[in-house]
Amino acid sequence: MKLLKILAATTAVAVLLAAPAYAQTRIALVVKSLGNGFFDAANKGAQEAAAELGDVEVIYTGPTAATAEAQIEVINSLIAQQVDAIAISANDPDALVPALQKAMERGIKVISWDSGVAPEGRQLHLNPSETALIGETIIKLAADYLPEGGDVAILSASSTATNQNAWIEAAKAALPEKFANINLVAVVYGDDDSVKSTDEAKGLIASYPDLKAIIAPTTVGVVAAAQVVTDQNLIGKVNVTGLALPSEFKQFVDNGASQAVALWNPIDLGYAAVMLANDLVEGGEAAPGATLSMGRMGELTLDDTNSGAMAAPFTFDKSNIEEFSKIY
Ligand code: RAM
Repeated sequence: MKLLKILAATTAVAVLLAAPAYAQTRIALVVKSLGNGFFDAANKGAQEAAAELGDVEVIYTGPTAATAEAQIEVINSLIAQQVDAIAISANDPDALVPALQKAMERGIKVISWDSGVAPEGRQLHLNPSETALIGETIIKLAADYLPEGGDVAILSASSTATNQNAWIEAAKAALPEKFANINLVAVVYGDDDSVKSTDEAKGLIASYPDLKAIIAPTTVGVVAAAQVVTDQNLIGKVNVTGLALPSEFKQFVDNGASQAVALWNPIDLGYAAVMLANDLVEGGEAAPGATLSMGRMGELTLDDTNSGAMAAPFTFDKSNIEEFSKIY
């Protein structure tokens, strides 16, 4: 009994020590939707940043469906909790602005990362990579395996997602000059929902019999499309590519449904977002030309829209996806 009591007491102390109740700074990492492996990986990096900073608690939160309305509810609840900072990947560039402005009026620091908020709704935005480069990369991933050219379609996330829409615009801009024989026949939206993405991929295949590639610049959509191609015995006929988490997608490079995909390191992205939010909480200024700390990822210099970008996307194929699938 005595032993039990001692054990209970030590456990209680251990729980207290592990709990971030003493944290002085609370940073909310708000994602497009929960249950997405990409954001879970970003949260890993965010928690790493919190541990490194020591007095920071990261609250990982988001809605169940990737909509702006649901994110507004999350933001309002974080305002009520009086968090110190909100770092959000937005489902819509404009719809979140009033709620985020309210947060800023209450002294909460607001940044967007991954998928941006319009400048009036945040203090800075962290892009994973340059938008034009991502746009060109997703087309190149398909074009590299289509020497004769042909029909391709894009399966995106939600129709209001800031990041995917910017990448699709950049992809379209690169087409005529750099990929003249690639014919973009459709852009459809799977809302970063597996079921909707699966239906949309099936729809593309049914509507475009000459389709040579599905480009999904979303980690959710790309898995759904590759599964459809696998299930419909279309391996070798329709190449699935886009932005994919190696851990989720390795099987489709292995089975040939995809030749190659790309992505950046989501762990580093979540880590950097928390470091930037913390810099603002500590008095850092977000202004054009300003330089802010991203901890082990170096510094971010803001452009005239208070945005900055991390590294170039990395390509995964048969030669390296196994190795990266163990990391993220
Ligand atoms: C999905 C999300 C996210 C995007 C990645 C590539 O997980 O839409 O915003 O950056 O794909």
